[in-house]
Amino acid sequence: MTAGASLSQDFSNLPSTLTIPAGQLSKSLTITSVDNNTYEGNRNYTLALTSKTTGVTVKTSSLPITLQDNETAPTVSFSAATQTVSETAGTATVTLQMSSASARTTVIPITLSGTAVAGTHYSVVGGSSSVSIPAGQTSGTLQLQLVNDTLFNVSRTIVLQLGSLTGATAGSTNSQTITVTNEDPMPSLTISNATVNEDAGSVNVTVTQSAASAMDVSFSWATSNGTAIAGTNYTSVASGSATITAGQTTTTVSVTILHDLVATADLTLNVLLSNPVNATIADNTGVITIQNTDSNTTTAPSSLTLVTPSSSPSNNVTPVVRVSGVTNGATVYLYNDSTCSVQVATGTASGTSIDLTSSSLSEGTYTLRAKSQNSGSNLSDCSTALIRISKLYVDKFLASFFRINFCFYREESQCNNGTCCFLGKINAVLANKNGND
Ligand SMILES: [Ca+2]
Ligand SMILES: [Ca+2]
Ligand SMILES: [Ca+2]
Ligand SMILES: [Ca+2]
Repeated sequence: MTAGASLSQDFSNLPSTLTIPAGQLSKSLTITSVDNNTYEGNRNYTLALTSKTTGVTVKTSSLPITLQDNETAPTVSFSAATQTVSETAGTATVTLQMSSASARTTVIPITLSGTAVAGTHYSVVGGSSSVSIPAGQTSGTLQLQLVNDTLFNVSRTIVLQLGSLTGATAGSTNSQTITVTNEDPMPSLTISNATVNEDAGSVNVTVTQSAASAMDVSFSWATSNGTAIAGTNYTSVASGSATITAGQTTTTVSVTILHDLVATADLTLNVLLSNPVNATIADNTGVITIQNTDSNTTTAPSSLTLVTPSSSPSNNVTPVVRVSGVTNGATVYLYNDSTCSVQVATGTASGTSIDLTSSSLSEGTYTLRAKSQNSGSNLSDCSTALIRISKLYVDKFLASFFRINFCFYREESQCNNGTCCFLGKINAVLANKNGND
């Protein structure tokens, strides 16, 4: 008898010789197999004649014998479909259970997946994800080394699945999901205060996370009035949102600041945080202080120029005087005397200059100066800049169908040592009976 790994274990009697008595043609040989309780699979043996009586001719010297195993292949299962372990645990042990012992070493390949990343969040102790259960044993284990990070994270999973088996079949529990829980605290959010000049255009407010996280952190934000008024001092934000990406600890939100062009105290508005995701809120209110840059005092206009007529003397029009060097929004007054006491025109500047039309001047020569007044009713000094104009002198008389206008101009700039010169002009226009042009 040859072949097979365990000849003496598989057969209880193995006669080494067979004697055919004289006068007989055949003789049976009985081989008794051992019925064990171990799965071994079928084994092949060969019964062979190794020697014989001299003079006997051998026609068939061997007989193949297959010993069929009456045990079925064992099943392999995980000891549990799930287990939960903290990331602080150090290791997680996965146990594999066989339904019965095998006569051979059973190699169990295991595949790994899940939200936990191998090499980052865990590693397999020993490096191999195959479990070998020796012959005669019914269980084996796989050890996973867990990484205890310092970042907040949601629980991660490690999913283990039986691979292709030889000499065993997969049992009903052919996978195990390990839930690795986090023990690091959820970070909290704090919003800072900020200070900005009202002419800066915008301001960034910093939101800080108490610790870096493995998760993106998001939140909502909105503005609210303090002493600053939305639409006048800043642009309202009703439903802003922002995210601090995983691993980062700060972000900023931006608020548009409006310049009100008037002198005020410093103003405040609030930035409010809400709806945190993957975080809590430690301080939900950031105060933005808008520093006023407009002056309470106002300076005298810097120059006066004649807009209409473009030169003087010219024609019979109401003079328009441009007052420059004023503040946007300021009230500007025009006076017809050197001490700024007799007002002849006023208006509100929509820039750094304003054109004022005086319709109250009768014919004559005037020295015009200006003052500026801000929102706080602070009135500037009378300007040193001045303009001298001659209001057009007009006389006219009517004919029945024809009117002749005699226009005499006096213009101080054309006077010499105070002696006025006179220019004459005649305009002839058609007029109706009533004297209308
Ligand atoms: Ca067996
Ligand atoms: Ca940790
Ligand atoms: Ca963690
Ligand atoms: Ca202001």
